Amino acid sequence: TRKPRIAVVFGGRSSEHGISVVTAGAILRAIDRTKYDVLPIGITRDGRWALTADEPDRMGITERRVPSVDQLAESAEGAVILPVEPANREVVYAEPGLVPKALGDVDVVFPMLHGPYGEDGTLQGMLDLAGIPYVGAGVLASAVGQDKEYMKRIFLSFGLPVGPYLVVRPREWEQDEAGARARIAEFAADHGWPLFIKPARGGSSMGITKVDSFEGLDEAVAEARRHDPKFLVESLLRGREIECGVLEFEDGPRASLPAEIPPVTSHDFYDFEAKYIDSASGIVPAPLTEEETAEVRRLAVAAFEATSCEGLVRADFFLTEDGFVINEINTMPGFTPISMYPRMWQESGVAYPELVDRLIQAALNRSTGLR
Ligand code: G1L
Repeated sequence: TRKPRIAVVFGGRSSEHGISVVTAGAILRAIDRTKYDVLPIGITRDGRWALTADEPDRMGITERRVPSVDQLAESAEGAVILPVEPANREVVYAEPGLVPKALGDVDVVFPMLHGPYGEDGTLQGMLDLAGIPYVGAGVLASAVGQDKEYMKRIFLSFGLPVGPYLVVRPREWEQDEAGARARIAEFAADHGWPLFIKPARGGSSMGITKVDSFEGLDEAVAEARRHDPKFLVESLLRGREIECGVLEFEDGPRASLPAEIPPVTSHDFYDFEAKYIDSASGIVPAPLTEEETAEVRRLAVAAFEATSCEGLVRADFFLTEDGFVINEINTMPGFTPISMYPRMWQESGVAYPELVDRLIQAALNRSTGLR
């Protein structure tokens, strides 16, 4: 019997292209080749799909530069750039079956793409249509994980503690800006300044502004709306930042030991390593009481279940005077061996190669049933 073939899909048209390549390299290196075959599929910065060579050693950061699929595809022995432009419907429909042909004898896809068309459920939907199992969240959980409004609505409906927030939808801002401003003013009167103005959809911290008074509001709203016409208003949650990893085992999801992320100094915030490696400063396990640790682990599993996650999720919390508040979940967390999610599992007794194997096994195990 032949080994299951794992396609690792990485790169893509996002600002996280480089970290996706680096992460895919770590995953390729961790996959047990005695159990699985691999097929690395890179997506170039302009959206072309390329079958790249299996060369994890070329996928690391060198001299503070991240590699790109374009470089890998250009020089890799045997690399093929498929004449497919997934964002261009005409080309895809003119060449029916081309993407599935590349994915034809793939048993599981490991999707490593950030943002739109990668972690928002669209790639997951395409794989569902093609009948190809994949690691991680399905269509619904992926989409919920990308929309902070619906994420909070689901948390609230499942009784999870959520901080105060307001949603301003595109039509309201366009047709009744004065009314929207009045709602924001009332929110500020109730919860105080500063406020955070955030795009509702989209992954990283892009487009988020902290505003201290009405003076900064217009620019902050404009900035958020450059990323998404729907935006959220949140109050500052005073407290410690705590994260927890959830991983699907044979018998269901389990929570890792939690981590604490110390407050960042403004200098650190844009630091290259901080942005690309996302970890280092996190403290694992978080110095919490036994009761606090148990509570945050319970909440993390509850968040996984509430949003119908699969495989894994990283749940991010604030520990405030009133207890834990869930901030968000991430269905595709930072995943290099020194990123927070793998570090939390390392401290919980699951090393990186075992983590990768468990994710593949979870995908294979449910590939026969309904997602
Ligand atoms: F497939 C998993 F396990 F669900 C998965 C996929 C992607 C976990 C983590 C990631 N992370 C990334 O792809 C990225 C952080 C490199 C870009 Cl979103």
